[in-house]
Order: sequence, then structure tokens, then C-alpha cells
Amino acid sequence: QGKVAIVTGASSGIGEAIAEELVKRNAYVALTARREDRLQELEQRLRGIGNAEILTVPGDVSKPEDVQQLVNQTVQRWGKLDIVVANAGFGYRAHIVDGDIQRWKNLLNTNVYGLLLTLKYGVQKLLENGSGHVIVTSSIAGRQVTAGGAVYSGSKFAVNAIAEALRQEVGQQGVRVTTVEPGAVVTEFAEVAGYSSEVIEAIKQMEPLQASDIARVIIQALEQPAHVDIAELTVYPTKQTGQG
Ligand code: NJP
Repeated sequence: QGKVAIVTGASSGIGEAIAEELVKRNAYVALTARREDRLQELEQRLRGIGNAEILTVPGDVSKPEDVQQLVNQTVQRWGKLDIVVANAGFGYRAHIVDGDIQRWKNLLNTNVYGLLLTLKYGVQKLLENGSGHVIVTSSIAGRQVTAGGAVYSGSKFAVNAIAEALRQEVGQQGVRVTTVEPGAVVTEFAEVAGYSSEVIEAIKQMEPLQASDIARVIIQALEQPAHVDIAELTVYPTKQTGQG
């Protein structure tokens, strides 16, 4: 049997690309995100790759019952869990005084609380195995702050802290934790974050990364021998010299 993986935020972008790379390597992959139609389209596409084993469990990572359902259904289907890709998240740019308070709440609920839920319920199963690998998608915004980035950067600083605490908590039990900090990647991220056309143009000029670039780097971390944990991966487009 192949490795069993959960991928959150699998309905587009980086999560979709990681799911595809995992399936190509014969992993059994459980996909989650809120948009069921997009997950089903992806499942159909991935079924075209050899004997793909895929489970689609639509849900919201900020709802404990949805995350528990995802983990439980995965383990019921394949008997174990080896890889947790905690990737769901989104961005938002606004000065604090102009901030949309509902947007703040949703962002922190997904990027921070949703991550904690994914780790809490997912990592319990890895510990039962005595091995496993957690991939956490953070951001270069988790290393540097710019005006307008308070809430997104704040969420990703929290993500980095949570991932490092987890690494220290579970390493002795054979579970690796890798935090990935991408620069600009072409996904639906800019649109969801509501970036202006000027910002989108500036990103185009820097020849941004493709989601497949991040997926390839993550696969390299996953394919290290079990005693090697690449704890942090910061990946910039070569021409991106600042954050934005
Ligand atoms: O963005 P996008 P990325 N519950 O919008 C899902 C980080 N990052 O692939 O629920 C469950 O294409 C959403 O699905 P849906 C970024 O912070 C990116 O670029 O159906 N799922 C979709 O599948 C994030 O952590 C860049 O709407 C939820 C996925 O998340 C990660 O990369 C730079 C959800 C987002 O896909 C993936 O983002 C960087 C919820 N509550 C870091 N909310 C970049 N692209 O430039 C959202 O430094 N999703």
C-alpha cells in the first residue's frame, strides 16, 4: 500500500499541485476544501493518472467536526495516515485602521485556528503510526512584515511558531515537520486576497513561481530518509527581492 496523505486547500493552487504530485507517486490522497465541485473535478482529473486512490471530503478547516470527519474517513478507508499537508489559507491586505473585521476573523480562523485543528486531529494518527510527515504552508510574510500585511503576516508568524512547536513536540516520536514559506506563486491567492491590478502586474513582472514549483520542493522534503527533517523551506521567485 502507498503512503496515505491528507491535503487541505486541495481545490486550487498549491494544494491541488501537491495532491497531483502525491498521486503520481502512488500515494493515497484525501482531498479537502470547501468547494465540493472543484474537488470533484480534481478527483476526476487525478483518476486519469494510473490507479489513483482518492477520497474527497469537502469541509471547512475552521470547523472541528469537518476536520475530524476528514481524518476519520481517511483512516477508515485506508487504515492509517502518513502525511498531513496543512495548506489551506488565504491573504488579505489593508491598513489596520481600514481593516474589515469579519475578514480578519475569517482569516485567523482559517490560517491559524484551522491549522491547529488540522494538526491536532491529523498528527494524533501519525503518532499512532510512530512515523509520518507534516507539511505546513506558511509564507515569506511569516518572516517579514509590510504595511497592509498586519493580519496576513501576523497569521503566518503564528503558523511558523506553531509548526516549530509541533516539530519539537513530535520529532522524538518519529514525525517530521516541514514549513514551506513561498514567495509569489501564481494561484487564486491574489484574486481571493483582493489585490489591486497594480499589485497583480508587479507580481507578473517578477516571474512568479508556479504551484508545481512548490509541489516539487515539498516532494523533495518528503523523499528524504526518515532521519532527515528539512524543517524550513523558503522559496522565492528569483526576481522577487522584497515581499510584495
Ligand atoms: O491559494 P489558492 P494558494 N477551509 O487560493 C482553501 C500560501 N501562500 O494555493 O475552501 C478549507 O489557490 C481554498 O479552497 P476553498 C497561502 O497563504 C500562497 O496560493 O474551496 N479550505 C483553496 O483550495 C495558503 O496557505 C502564496 O475556497 C480553505 C486553498 O485554500 C497556501 O499558500 C504565497 C479554507 C487556497 O488556494 C495555499 O494558497 C505565500 C477553509 N476555511 C503563501 N479557506 C501565493 N500564492 O503567492 C481557504 O507566501 N481554503
